[in-house]
Amino acid sequence: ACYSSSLQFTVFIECKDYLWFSYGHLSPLFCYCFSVAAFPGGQIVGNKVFITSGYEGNFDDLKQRCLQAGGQLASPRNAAENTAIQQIVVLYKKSVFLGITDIQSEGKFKYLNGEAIVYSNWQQGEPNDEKGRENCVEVYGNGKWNDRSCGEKKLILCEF
Ligand code: 293
Ligand code: CA
Repeated sequence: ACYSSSLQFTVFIECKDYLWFSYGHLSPLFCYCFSVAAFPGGQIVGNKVFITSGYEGNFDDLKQRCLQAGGQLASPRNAAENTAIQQIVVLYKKSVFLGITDIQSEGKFKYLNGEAIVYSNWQQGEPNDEKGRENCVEVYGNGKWNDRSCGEKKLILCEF
């Protein structure tokens, strides 16, 4: 009863010596014990889980898909969380969009709930708002951040 082909995200919930593994929304009814190695698209940091389904799209599309799945776009609040995100970028060889933008006020990067960011890891020379149209944030394979046009297509990475 653990598998459902209609649901898009694989979710881990840590518990005791095992990782609980389920598909779709967090639901104790659909838990299953599994090793984290069985699902390299997932990373657990503290009580936060980062997960990709491998899907690629623009910022609005990815944001919506994470919300629909009951999570939100990855929003790292410290170096450990950023490293977990970096590992997924390296594994998939694709950069991701974070749940951070300066859409509201140029140069003032905020989480999607409007809170000013408490952690950043900009690449040297970034954010540069190239051509005045970069309000989203991508993560490179070195873990560093670059502001980027929200219309670009990136790998989805949600947090739960
Ligand atoms: C410019 C200068 C590059 C930089 C790039 C990115 C685009 O082309 O060095 O890598 O902008 O900031 O988002
Ligand atoms: Ca840039």
